[in-house]
Amino acid sequence: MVSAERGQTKFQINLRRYLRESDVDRDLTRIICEIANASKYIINAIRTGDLGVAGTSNLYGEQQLALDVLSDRIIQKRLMHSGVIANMASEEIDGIIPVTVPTNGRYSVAFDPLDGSSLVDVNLAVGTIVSIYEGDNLLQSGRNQVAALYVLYGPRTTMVVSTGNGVHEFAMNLIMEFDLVQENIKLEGPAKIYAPGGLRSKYTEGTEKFVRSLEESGTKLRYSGGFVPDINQVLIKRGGVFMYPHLTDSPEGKLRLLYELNPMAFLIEQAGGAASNGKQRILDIDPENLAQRAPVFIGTKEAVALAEQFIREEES
Ligand code: FDP
Repeated sequence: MVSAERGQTKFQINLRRYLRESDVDRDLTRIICEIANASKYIINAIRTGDLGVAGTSNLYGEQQLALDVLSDRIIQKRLMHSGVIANMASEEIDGIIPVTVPTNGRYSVAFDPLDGSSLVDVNLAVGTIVSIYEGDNLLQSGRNQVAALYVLYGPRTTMVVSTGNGVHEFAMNLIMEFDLVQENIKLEGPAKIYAPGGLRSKYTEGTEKFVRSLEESGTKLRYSGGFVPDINQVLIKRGGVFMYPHLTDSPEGKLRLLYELNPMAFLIEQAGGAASNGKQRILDIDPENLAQRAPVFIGTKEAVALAEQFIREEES
């Protein structure tokens, strides 16, 4: 196993080599590297592309930006021609995307091509989220994922990935390849920061009590409005909690189980954290449809357990 501590990398170890030396299956490595390649084009689109609307809406009725549509096309195309995909689904598209090129693909991929795209015009960070399963079934619980990753387009472009063997961070270098920055990221100690999504006036009593307890124990508010950077800070700062809870007018919250919550829950659990909908482990939810939403409390184990406790009390 290659190893590196943050900022002390003696030799640049790139993503492909890291995966190969970690004995990750060839086809799975291919998928992860295809996403790495796609991200080069997405980052260019973010930097210089059209910020306008596409004139279409996604399956949730949300207006699509030109950048959403473009990022989706970039990823679809790379995955389609990788030859290793059985099935794929995108947060931007209704239903399964048929793989129309000949393939013996053994993997299925669900992705959110550009999460937080409404933040690009205010120049805040956004990301791509990817969830990978073996076989052709995308409608199964998240605990069956074989890999998950996100790419964060911030001041730097980074990829955080897990193939079920810890969570590792890579950063895009001058020639747009990903080099290992740190491996086996672990959440440790109490939550230092919290990121609360959703309108607080719509929080239920249990969530409100949870937030107050975080504030009273000195946990700092750090919310960017982008799911990827908000999860990234929990991981990289080694502790914290993100929530987008059930709201009084939206019992399922906002975030999507397949495209957003399952991959992030996989990564956070791999780092020793937890992810819950307030009552149940996110990765144990059996999805009924691709577009399903769920509330989420995700991050340091103790903080997530505390959220569950307040929510249990609210119900009793
Ligand atoms: P966005 O709608 O801008 O794409 O998943 C969508 C998301 O952003 C997350 O990145 C973010 O955490 C959340 O929605 C923010 O939701 P609100 O608009 O309700 O604040």
